[in-house]
Amino acid sequence: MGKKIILDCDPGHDDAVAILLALGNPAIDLLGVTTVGGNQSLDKVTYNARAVLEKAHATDVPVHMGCGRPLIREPEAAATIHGQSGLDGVELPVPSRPLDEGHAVNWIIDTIMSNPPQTITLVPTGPLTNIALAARLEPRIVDRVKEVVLMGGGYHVGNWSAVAEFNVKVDPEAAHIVFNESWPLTMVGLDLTHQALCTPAVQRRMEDVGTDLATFVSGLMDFFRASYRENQDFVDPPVHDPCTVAYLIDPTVITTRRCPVDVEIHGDLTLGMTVADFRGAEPSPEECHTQVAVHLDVEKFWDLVIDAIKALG
Ligand SMILES: [Ca+2]
Repeated sequence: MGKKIILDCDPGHDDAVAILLALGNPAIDLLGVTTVGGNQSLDKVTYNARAVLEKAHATDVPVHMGCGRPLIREPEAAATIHGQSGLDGVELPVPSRPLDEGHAVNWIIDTIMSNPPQTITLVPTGPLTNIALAARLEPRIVDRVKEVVLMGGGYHVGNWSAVAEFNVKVDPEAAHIVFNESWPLTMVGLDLTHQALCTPAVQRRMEDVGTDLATFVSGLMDFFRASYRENQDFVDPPVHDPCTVAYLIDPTVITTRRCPVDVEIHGDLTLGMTVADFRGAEPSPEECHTQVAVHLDVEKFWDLVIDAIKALG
């Protein structure tokens, strides 16, 4: 059996690829998908999550809807990057399976508490609202999860402000809670994910898979490239979210550096900044529960993504 993960996401073009990578690699056992308002409204991203699972013929994976807005602040979508649907650029299949009942936060807690300790990994790839609320509602989950591997933040770069990344900037208070709980936490931030560029050569490899699903992913990447060119001055789009899953499949895909990380929630200019402290010698896991992703083995990463698309047929 693969590593058991819960993917808490806001699909989102790169979230969609993260879902497919989790489904298409036997090292991962995707227990369920939970959704959070982020890239688009909660209703839209929840529909998108179900549609992506439908597209991959993975209708046995439960989807639970979570929080529609941040803990304190007003919702803020990323329509400039992901379009009005949150997954613009492709035709989505109509989900055949109804949305599962039960709030995502309750389902996350129940799943962690009903599985043996240290067996469930949380993989948040959207704002951290659901995860923060779960930790507050049932604090025992903090010791019980194996680890948290999240896409968010960045130690030297921002995208939603000069110093803040979207997922953290949208709900900085939730991020503050999640980064300050004692669970082992890996921040896969922009410093890492900006190495995961979907170049035309990568996209050709996807298309060469030749399946309907491959065409779907390529369509997503076309839209993603156009919006990143227009709004973020990128030539090729960085496909952030699947980097988390790739790390869990094969830890050698990502080099990490252990260091304290905290989230700025008071700064006028720096709200949502993830402040990583690289001073001194690298601490041990006993001394420091957080680490940041530093370097991506780009070739291995895309091999995993393309192999997953192949495997899903
Ligand atoms: Ca996302």
